Amino acid sequence: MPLPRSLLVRYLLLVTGILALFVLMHANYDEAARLLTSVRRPAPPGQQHQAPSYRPGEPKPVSACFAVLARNGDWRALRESMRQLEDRFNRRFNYPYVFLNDEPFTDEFINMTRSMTQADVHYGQIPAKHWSYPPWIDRDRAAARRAQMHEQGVMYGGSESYRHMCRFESGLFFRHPLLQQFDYYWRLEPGVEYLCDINYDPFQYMKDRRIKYGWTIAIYELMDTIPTLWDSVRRFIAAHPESVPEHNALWWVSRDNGTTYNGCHFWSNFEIADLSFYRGPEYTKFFDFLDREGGFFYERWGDAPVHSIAAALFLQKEEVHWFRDIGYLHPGWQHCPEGDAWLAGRCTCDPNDSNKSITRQPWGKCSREWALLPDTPPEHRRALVG
Ligand SMILES: Nc1nc2c(ncn2[C@@H]2O[C@H](COP(=O)(O)OP(=O)(O)OP(=O)(O)O)[C@@H](O)[C@H]2O)c(=O)[nH]1
Ligand SMILES: *[C@@H]1O[C@H](CO)[C@@H](O)[C@H](O)[C@H]1NC(C)=O
Ligand SMILES: *[C@@H]1O[C@H](CO)[C@@H](O)[C@H](O)[C@H]1NC(C)=O
Ligand SMILES: *[C@@H]1O[C@H](CO)[C@@H](O)[C@H](O)[C@H]1NC(C)=O
Ligand SMILES: *[C@@H]1O[C@H](CO)[C@@H](O)[C@H](O)[C@H]1NC(C)=O
Ligand SMILES: [Mg+2]
Repeated sequence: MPLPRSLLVRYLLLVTGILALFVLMHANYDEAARLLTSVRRPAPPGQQHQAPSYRPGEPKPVSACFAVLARNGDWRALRESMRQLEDRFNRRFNYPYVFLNDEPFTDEFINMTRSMTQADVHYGQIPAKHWSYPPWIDRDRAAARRAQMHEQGVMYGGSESYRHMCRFESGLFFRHPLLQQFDYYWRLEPGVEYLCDINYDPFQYMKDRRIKYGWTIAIYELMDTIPTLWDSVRRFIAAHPESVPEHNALWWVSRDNGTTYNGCHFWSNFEIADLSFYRGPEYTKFFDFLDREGGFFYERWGDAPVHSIAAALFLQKEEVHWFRDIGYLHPGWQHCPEGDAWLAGRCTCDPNDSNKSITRQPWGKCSREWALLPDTPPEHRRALVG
């Protein structure tokens, strides 16, 4: 039985409609693809510089690693940090990671971090003597001071583990066997963010220029954590004046001929360093001296001011480099590059966000001043060193 004419027409219309839709969809896909490709332009200048890639495990021109101190429970936050570091930088360079912990790492931690990178990973436990009280420390006095600092509301003032962490990061991490094979290291913490692509190799950059210490955020210290640190530093210098070269950055940490410390320090949760700086005689003597002074336990000396004062005093200013182009966030503060890096489209942060960006904050005066100050005037050095 033939279909009624009107039904046939409707049927034909439907079929043509579906066909037309099908064709249109494809046409639109093609059109969409054409539009998408048409917005592709040559990469802006900052992105064209592509450093060579290294395969995992392949020997690299610079012997370097990431060093991560972490607790077993830190793996989630650490995966986020690693994701960003890998995407922004390390997927092309494959520098290995060294993870350290005062306890044995769990299988969960190892699995969940190893799966974040193609690069080699090493897991190590910290020797007990690097995470405990040296014999000359009076533990009762230390406990009383912790209680007192907690009362005063000093940040981490009541924490014992934080003190072991600061002491370890100050003077012991680079003595761990797993770090012996490396010449440079880059510190990574759980929960930090990398905000810009890093299209070159900062290790190579430092090696080529003989830079010993690299940083991205500098801020003022909480002075109630280090009431007597500078007194100890002055005693050390009095005993070892030869450790303090000309053209150093003393002026950046003390504007009054070394009488007082202004609190400026590199925020060491990010740092890239030539490990020969830490392994060298000045720093080794310096740390051992500070360790004897007891301030890691009777106060709450942080590794940031300890590293920074050493870098400012024992290095020439030009051996210390501000990686202004590395966008970085540790909860609390961020550094978002301005100028070329941002304009080249490498960053996802907003340099104009004055709530987060350290260079836009009074607290970040130390960062800005680094770029403005010359190295230490000779008379200031002489006033301190004699
Ligand atoms: N294994 C181990 N690692 C620790 C311990 N305490 C801190 N860390 C690590 O040491 C580094 C610094 O500790 P954080 O807790 O981040 O200290 P912070 O950066 O001063 O402060 P916030 O990040 O603001 O809490 C991080 O990599 C931590 O994972 C600890 O007791 N054991
Ligand atoms: C870790 O990985 C190993 C090997 O793949 C597996 O046998 C083990 O069950 C994993 N453990 C955890 C806690 O994920
Ligand atoms: C630092 O020493 C120089 C030279 O002795 C002197 O001129 C200057 O006033 C001193 N500055 C301070 C702040 O003490
Ligand atoms: C930041 O603000 C300045 C001044 O208002 C403006 O010229 C610049 O384009 C802004 N930068 C960004 C990245 O938004
Ligand atoms: C900074 O914070 C203040 C108060 O929370 C807010 O009003 C302001 O919009 C913020 N500024 C930016 C640039 O995000
Ligand atoms: Mg931290």
